[in-house]
Amino acid sequence: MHTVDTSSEAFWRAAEPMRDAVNAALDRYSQYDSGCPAELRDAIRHSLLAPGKRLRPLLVLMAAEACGCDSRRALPAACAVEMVHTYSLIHDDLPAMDDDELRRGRPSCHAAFGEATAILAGDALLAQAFEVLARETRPPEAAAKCCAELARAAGASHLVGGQADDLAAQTRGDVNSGASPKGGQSDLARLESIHRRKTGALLTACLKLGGLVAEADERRLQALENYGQNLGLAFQIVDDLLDLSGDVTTMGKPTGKDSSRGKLTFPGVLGAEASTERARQLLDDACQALAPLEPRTAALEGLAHYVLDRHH
Ligand code: GRG
Repeated sequence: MHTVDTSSEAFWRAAEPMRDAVNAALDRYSQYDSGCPAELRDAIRHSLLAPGKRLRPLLVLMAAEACGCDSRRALPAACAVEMVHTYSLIHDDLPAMDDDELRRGRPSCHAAFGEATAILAGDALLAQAFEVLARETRPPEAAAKCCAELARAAGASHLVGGQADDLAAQTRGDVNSGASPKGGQSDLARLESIHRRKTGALLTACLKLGGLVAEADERRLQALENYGQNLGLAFQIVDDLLDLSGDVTTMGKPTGKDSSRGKLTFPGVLGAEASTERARQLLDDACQALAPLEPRTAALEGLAHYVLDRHH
């Protein structure tokens, strides 16, 4: 019987040509004309071309393929989400937010170029994402839907709102207390709400963008959304576990910061073992949700296995 290899290693090997195509396109997109000052261009390229996993672009391309579309049609959308993601990392690292000096194994943008240039590099990437998406996605109706979906995921009720609540929780010192503030949500519900917005919304939007470029029907778009929501939460749980167990060289960023800052985390609320089990269950649910996309689900299943097994 022929079986499809959906292991994490098979996924990573199969994804290499897609990652190469994304990296080459990001390189092209960040060659600006003379209107862009050299320092700003260098700051953008420093962060955008740094060795990230390119998980979000892969989600876009693999979702498009799962809906029967040539993934090359989704390359502008894949690059647009990586631009939004990189903007969010640059701003997240700023002293006013997480204050991190290392990102993707390199000095963070403000550490290398100063705060003002880092803020502007993030702003420029956010704007460029929508330019690329609007100009280069075909047909125009799909481009408009993609712009609306990405703007929603990056906006006040999702990425930015989740970040704002996460920062507010840190300022208040809401720390894995297990207690439920009077009339409020439990730690777990608050944690899930923050991460569904801060991490999950953009990951889910990647899948929707792939489906929209492929002009998929409602049933397939819904399947992609269900997969994305489960994957997004699992991704964050694994991120919290890696912050506990990973080292700075593998992760390319400081580790152990969450617990030393007393941040609300999944292992802090549930314990490491139950967190791992929860991530496994979410990823099983994610794979189950792919049924309407049969028989083209192997790549997205492999990606789910990769998220669980990843070491950085
Ligand atoms: C500043 C509006 C604004 C939002 C920031 C992205 C984010 C919100 C914060 C980053 C902090 C963080 C560690 C979040 C956990 C999940 C996450 C987004 C990790 C980084 O994504 P990866 O692991 O990174 O895909 P690479 O570098 O591989 O792309």
